[in-house]
Amino acid sequence: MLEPDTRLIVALDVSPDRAVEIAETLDGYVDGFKVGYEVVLAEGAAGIERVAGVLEESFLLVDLKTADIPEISRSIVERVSEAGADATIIHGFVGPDVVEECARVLPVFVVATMSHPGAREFYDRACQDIVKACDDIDGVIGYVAPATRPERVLEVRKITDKLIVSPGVGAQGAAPGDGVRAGADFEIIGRAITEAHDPIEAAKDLVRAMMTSRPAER
Ligand code: O7M
Repeated sequence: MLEPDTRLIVALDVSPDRAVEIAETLDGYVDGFKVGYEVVLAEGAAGIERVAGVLEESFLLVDLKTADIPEISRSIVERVSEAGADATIIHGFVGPDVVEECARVLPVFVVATMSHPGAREFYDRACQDIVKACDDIDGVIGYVAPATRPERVLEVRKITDKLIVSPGVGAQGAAPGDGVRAGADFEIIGRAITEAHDPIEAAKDLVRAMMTSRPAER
């Protein structure tokens, strides 16, 4: 299970070789890793298996931001589960039937809204409705909400007691702790670690910076 300790989930949007290297080095220090299209397009499910294979302690989140009809989404999640994922990520805008079907197979995080500026246009408007519609679904263990707009994290936190994972720190402009301070349990950080000269030191610095942020009251 994903338990908040360092509160850091490292996004490994890098080649499978590099993903394995960083995962091996930071396993057990960070709470989790996230792999997605970079790894899967390079090596398919075998890329996920390689990363899963080196992890002894940390949680593995596979992020294909699944957004198809329920039957197709479910078969995607089945493959992801067989490859060794501990949980996966489903877009919320496709509706609770898709989320429910996927959550029968593997624990799911639902994207409530996204971290880029364009998410204000459409996704933000659906954010509260997505969380309300998915919160009673067994197997939904949490939501993705953006550290770049902490008010959205706050909004999600008011509706749910489930986990919140929050991307946007570092390369996208949010500061370490912005997500956690607004009520997130974890921050998902990619390039600030994977592109750093020394990823281990970068991860440690980010955790230190995050730790000085007090989590919002639950
Ligand atoms: O720290 P970065 O910007 O290099 O990487 C951020 C990671 O978080 C990257 O893997 C994105 O796919 C992911 N992400 C966002 O950046 N914004 C979102 O709104 C949602 C995600 C995400 O992980 O969704 C599950």
